[in-house]
Amino acid sequence: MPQLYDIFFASSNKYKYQEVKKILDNFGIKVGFFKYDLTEIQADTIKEIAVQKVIDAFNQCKKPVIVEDDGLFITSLRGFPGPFSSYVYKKIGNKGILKLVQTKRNAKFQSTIAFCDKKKKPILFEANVSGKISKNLRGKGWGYDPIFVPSGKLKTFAELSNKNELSHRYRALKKFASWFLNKRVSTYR
Ligand code: ITT
Repeated sequence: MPQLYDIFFASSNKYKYQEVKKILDNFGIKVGFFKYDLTEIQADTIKEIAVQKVIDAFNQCKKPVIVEDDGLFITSLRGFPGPFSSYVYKKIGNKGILKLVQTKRNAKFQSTIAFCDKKKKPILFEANVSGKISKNLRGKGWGYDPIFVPSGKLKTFAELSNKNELSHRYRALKKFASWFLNKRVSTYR
């Protein structure tokens, strides 16, 4: 029997989906994975990228869908890598970032969740978490998790067991969940 989902999460990144699933499960929202290489435009803000990604995703999956665009913004590097976080991670990785960050280590992770359905009017939910870039790689985690220490903690995201209760993704999804549950999930079943 096919499983019923309330919504789909479109992404090429299985780690993002695993976290989104855990978080939305806790809000009682069933999310399916629409694994897809979303077209990413070059833009100055992750908001613009998220809008374009969710329209692309809806045109492909034809079901109510969310996507997420994220960025790691390092203050002393004037917000770099920001909207280019995925590309920069692939090119220079965490070791490259650690070389670029010298003394001032403040940074923030930003998340934009974008929702789209047949109305084709994307709705956005944004959040961020501030913190610092660690001095070296700590813990096993994906992406920038081994070098990001959220404010008020001594451990990196990769070392923390409760990342999904305090991350940028959790905060943006919490806003989305409250909106989505209010508009009656059952409409989409
Ligand atoms: P999709 O666009 O297909 O969803 P992506 O990995 O390319 O997947 P983004 O364009 O949003 O996603 O890229 C943001 C990058 O920032 C991502 O590839 C990671 O390297 C990094 N990143 C975002 N959130 C992260 C997190 O919670 N922990 C570690 N790294 C993260």
